[in-house]
Amino acid sequence: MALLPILCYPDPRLHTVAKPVAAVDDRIQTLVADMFATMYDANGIGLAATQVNVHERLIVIDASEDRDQPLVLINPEVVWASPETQVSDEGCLSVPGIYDGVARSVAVRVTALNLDGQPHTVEAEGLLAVCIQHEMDHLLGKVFVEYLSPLKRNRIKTKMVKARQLAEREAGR
Ligand code: K1U
Ligand code: ZN
Repeated sequence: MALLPILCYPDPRLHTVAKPVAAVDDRIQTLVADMFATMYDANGIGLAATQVNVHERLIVIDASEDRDQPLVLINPEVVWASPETQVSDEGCLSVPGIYDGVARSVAVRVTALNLDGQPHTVEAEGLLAVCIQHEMDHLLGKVFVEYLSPLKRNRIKTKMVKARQLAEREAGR
């Protein structure tokens, strides 16, 4: 298994719209294993293929407390979202150190293929529902900071650019 580099906001590649996975083959099996390794290593609860610069509709999630309930969503589609919404704090491995409130549906129903290429339906609420909606946005090229005010978003962008410049300067020493 390999740890994959995660794209950091405001990398323009994070705004790429993902294409459907054509076949659940060995390449996808390896990518899923690498994405889980990368997500667990970064202490995340989800990761979209977009974040590792693969622009195909694929998400891995483990929102369980014991980190023992891996969920693979290939070509996911939200077939139902509750009209009731709730604001909760979100983070993103592509925007490290930033947490802010976003309004999302309280519950969602999603259909997707699993790692065997079989269709399955996931009904989610709470943190899992929030995470699924956050990851589905990544596949559409949307990062959660785009729900924040332009002022907050620009501050975050500046902070990320400065942090990147500092890291590159330090690595060059
Ligand atoms: O997409 C990502 O970058 C992963 C992201 C998923 C996510 C977390 C929280 C709300 C919505 C989506 C993360 O895993 S961020 C880091 C994290 O582990 C975390 C942050 C806040 C609450 C719970 C977990
Ligand atoms: Zn994210």
